[in-house]
Amino acid sequence: MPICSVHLKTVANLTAPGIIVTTLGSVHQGECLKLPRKRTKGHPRSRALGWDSKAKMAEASGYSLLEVMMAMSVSVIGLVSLLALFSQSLVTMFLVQEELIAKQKARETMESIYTARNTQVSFADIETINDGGIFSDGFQPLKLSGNDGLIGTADDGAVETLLLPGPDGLLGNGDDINRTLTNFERQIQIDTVLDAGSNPYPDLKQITITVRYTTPQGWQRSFQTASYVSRYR
Ligand SMILES: [Ca+2]
Ligand SMILES: [Ca+2]
Repeated sequence: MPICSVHLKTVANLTAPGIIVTTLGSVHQGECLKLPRKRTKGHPRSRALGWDSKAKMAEASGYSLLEVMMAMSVSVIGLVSLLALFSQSLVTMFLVQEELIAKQKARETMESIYTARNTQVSFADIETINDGGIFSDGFQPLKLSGNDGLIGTADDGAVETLLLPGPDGLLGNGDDINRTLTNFERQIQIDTVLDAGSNPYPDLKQITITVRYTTPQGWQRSFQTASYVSRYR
């Protein structure tokens, strides 16, 4: 701020640092003495923004209740989404295990029929009981093969079990879990195969194995495999 000579008396009384009083004598009437610029107090950011009051500083450095509530809402939405994802992952892991069991049991059944054809039953016996064969009709519990060694026949034994490794992930120790596969069912379907003239092939049949299971959520899923079995090995 320039100070003119008419105010020299006032200037002489100033004790602010940076003012050299001895130079005041060279200031003449009509001239002005440029005083050093007074330092602005406060935060650099407040100076840049032109804020001077402490109230404005307090307003800039805090958060309003609305901002806090909005941040909490976003956080809650994110956490709920993560929990849903975690739950869905557990369900998917369980379904993968059930799907593997269903596939394995369906293929075992198919192999059992081929083995029967190769070793102990006639081609004519490879039918369901309703069609004069040896295999049970419709969906049946997932039972052991019984005395005849054939899966899906009248002498089948108890419902199959599956030995799981338990919490330690290792098979063959005390915490293993013996799970009974009561939520599984199996169907052996045997169909004739028709030629182009709709006549059945006498030496060929189609085998369709379906294994279905119910999840703890009540969903019913299934796995199906199909193949042909001929009279000849
Ligand atoms: Ca059997
Ligand atoms: Ca174990």
